[in-house]
Amino acid sequence: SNSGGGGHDNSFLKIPTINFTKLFINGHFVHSISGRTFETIDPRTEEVIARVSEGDKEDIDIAVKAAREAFDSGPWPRLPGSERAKILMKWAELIEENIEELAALDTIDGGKLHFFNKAVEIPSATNALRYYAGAADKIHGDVLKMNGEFHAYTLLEPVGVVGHIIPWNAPSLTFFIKVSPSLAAGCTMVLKPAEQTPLSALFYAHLAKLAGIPDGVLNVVPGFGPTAGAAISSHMDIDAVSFTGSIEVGREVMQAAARSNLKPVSLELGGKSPLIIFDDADIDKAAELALFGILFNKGEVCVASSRVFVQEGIYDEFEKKLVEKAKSWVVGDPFDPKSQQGPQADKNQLEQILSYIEHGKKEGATLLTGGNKVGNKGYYIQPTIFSNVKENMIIAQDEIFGPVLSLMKFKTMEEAIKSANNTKYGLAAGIVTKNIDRANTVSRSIRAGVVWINCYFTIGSDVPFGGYKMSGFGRDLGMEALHKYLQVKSVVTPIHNSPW
Ligand code: TXE
Repeated sequence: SNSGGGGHDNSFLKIPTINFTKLFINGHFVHSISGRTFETIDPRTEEVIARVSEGDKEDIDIAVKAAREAFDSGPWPRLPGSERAKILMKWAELIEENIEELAALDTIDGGKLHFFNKAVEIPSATNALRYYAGAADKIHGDVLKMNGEFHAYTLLEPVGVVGHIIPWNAPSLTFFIKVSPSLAAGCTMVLKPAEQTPLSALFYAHLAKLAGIPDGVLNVVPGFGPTAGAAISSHMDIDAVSFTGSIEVGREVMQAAARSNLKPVSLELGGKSPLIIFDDADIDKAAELALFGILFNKGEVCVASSRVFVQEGIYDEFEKKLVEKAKSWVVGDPFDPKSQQGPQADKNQLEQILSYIEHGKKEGATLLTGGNKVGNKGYYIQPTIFSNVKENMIIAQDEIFGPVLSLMKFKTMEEAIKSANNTKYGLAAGIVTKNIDRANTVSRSIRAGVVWINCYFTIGSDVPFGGYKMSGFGRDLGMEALHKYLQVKSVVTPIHNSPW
């Protein structure tokens, strides 16, 4: 069974130096006005690793003022795109020079595998930064002929001061998928990292200053949702908000935006993503993909393949292989290179996941493996697989955001499509088959923003990412994300015979 690091072994207790714990406003690290701080906890040990300044409404006001000034009269929106690009490229280099420490901060803050942070997440973040740096001098409008008497052109202008509210499950990637396109567009901004994982965001702010991002352009204010977060979504002087988090808070962000200045909002609100495995699949590989799809980053992934549908002809063998593989999956200290799964990000998540597992048992699903905490220290949970799951059970409908998979059987493609779409979410989906007709039909029939065929999780800076249905709206990544942070201005003029 799972080896269960559970904090027993202290040989991996690598706590990096934590240099940045204050608010980053107008180019300086400052205490919050209230002087209050909050604890950030190491999910491996349940111990306090740092106290971070707690931003509130008055700190957000000061940060917005700095961002407004930087937008209205500072150099950033007025620089040629190529100059903004140089600074963003420099920032990416500085991040790479400090990657060891940045990766360690995300590990002690969020329980994420150190190896993965270094090899995948932070490199994906710097890729996004460079992608948008490359776009900064290619932002242009169109020339429109109109009726011949007049013509028009469009100017793409930065939207202004942007508010970003991000979650804790991918602190580095979510930081850069928000900040990079908005900076490339020429916006200025206030970002609130999640209260669980504020440390890497503050380090990134420090490096932004070293790279030459002018004071006031990027402000980072850690704090809680109902205070600092709500101050962003309801602010009269923030021009757009981009949010990644839960449906409940997404609703509040949208309402606050509507009640204040009608700022446009984009929301990425998680999912309950289906992975459909057809009977022509390589069973061994498909089981590995399904397991990785749910256990990667301990299931704290908005696109986790939390509902796996397997065609009846291969179901029994698939189930057997999946359970075998789940039992040998290594849960342990995220600094240990042998670990495949670290602790859940915080105590709330741990408790929420365990309560979903109880629900699953009560609802009559069959617990094939897992279901318990690992060890007595740290927020570790066993890889957990349920079979005999009915589509309307809570465990098949709610986003559990943990290492808990619901396994279901299907007969026909039509039935699989119908079941896959039986969810309020629509973020991602996966298909495993060698049959191209099936793959084409299913990918067009699933209402989700991303469909992976014979792969899973693969993202690219140039590939738009976001949801259908209650998974939200608006896209991160790709050129689509750049346009979230741009306004279109139409300039119209007569060609000749001007009345003046
Ligand atoms: O999310 P919240 P939580 C889902 C996942 C998880 C659940 C709860 O299912 O189990 O949400 O996680 C800020 N106004 N996802 O409670 O609260 C908050 O401080 C403005 C899916 O952590 O939505 C943090 O910065 N902001 C997901 C951010 O919102 C507010 C990623 C997200 O926290 C606020 C995370 C308010 N009133 C959780 N209240 C994904 N889409 O990938 C909180 N916040």
